[in-house]
Amino acid sequence: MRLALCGLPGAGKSTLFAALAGRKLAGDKGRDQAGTAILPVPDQRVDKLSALFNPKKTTHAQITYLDPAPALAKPEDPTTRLPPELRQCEGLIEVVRNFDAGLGAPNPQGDHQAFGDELLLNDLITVERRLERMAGERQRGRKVDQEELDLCQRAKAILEDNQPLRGEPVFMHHPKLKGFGLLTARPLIVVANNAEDDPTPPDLGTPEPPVVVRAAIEADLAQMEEDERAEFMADLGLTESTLDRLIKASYAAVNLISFFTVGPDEVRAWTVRAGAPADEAAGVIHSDLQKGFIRAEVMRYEDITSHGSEAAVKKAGLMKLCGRDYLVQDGDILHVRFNL
Ligand SMILES: Nc1nc2c(ncn2[C@@H]2O[C@H](COP(=O)(O)OP(=O)(O)OP(=O)(O)O)[C@@H](O)[C@H]2O)c(=O)[nH]1
Ligand SMILES: [Mg+2]
Repeated sequence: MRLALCGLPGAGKSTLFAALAGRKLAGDKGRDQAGTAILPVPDQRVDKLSALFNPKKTTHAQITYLDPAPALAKPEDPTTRLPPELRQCEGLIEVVRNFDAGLGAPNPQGDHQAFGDELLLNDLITVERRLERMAGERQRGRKVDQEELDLCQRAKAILEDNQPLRGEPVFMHHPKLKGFGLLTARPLIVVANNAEDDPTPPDLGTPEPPVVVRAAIEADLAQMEEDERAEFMADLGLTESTLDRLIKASYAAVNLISFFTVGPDEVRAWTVRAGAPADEAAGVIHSDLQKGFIRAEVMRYEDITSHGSEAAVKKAGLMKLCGRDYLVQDGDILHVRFNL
């Protein structure tokens, strides 16, 4: 699951990214690529399952943050002004500047509005281009996909009404729209990057206040040794790490749930969107499991921890056999049966 940092130039994206990437990374893969940080999502349930199964390896769910390089824009084409990575990510983190530091007085509400307009304009162009192409096909006597046409027309109407598409999940998840990379269909987490001495969320004119970070401080904290960091945080009156809060907020905002696989080799948390059916969850583990899906044996995390073993859960009749349409719940433990 990938989230891309975005926002106007100079908002502090790379500073926030440095803070995120400077933390403990989930293995060396986290440093594979410049601008990519793979972070473990803290989850006590994984630690408890690991204590129970004593596996060779324990793997937490991961969340990936990208700090894309600024786009090489052609001025006449607004769709080239944003980095292409934004379209490939499952969610966006918009960083809004709320500090001065010689860059001029901050205008967080104006910046947020301007960046939102940019996303909206991009989607409108994407949808209009597709509609034009379909109209052309039709003129040449070719059949066009009615479902896709309807979706595009509906998206266009919403965008022309100045509304983002994220109110309707269909625009993010419909297979026929997958390749469009519609930006306003993606979940958006708004982060205000505040001045060092300012803990107050700015009013962005949104129903929810933004998550506040102080990226410059966080980047410094990320470089410190554990005890030095604790002292520094105490001095600043910080209890929970802001980045921890941001990671949790990201996981929730993109509507993700965790399911687990357990065994002597590995206890592992996997990430899937809320409402995903069992075969899609199987596909997260491996595409073969989705292709050859037969059924899933499902146990609840709570049942495993209270009964103490898989055998005891089965004996108590608490293991369910589920077909591909079963909607996976947060905290399910899955064994996927498959056949290719
Ligand atoms: N005072 C202060 N300065 C910051 C903070 N975050 C970033 N800056 C400064 O603001 C400038 C821009 O920060 P970057 O992190 O490079 O911003 P960016 O969004 O990555 O910029 P682009 O990649 O050019 O779009 C740098 O000089 C940073 O040192 C902050 O929280 N407080
Ligand atoms: Mg940058």
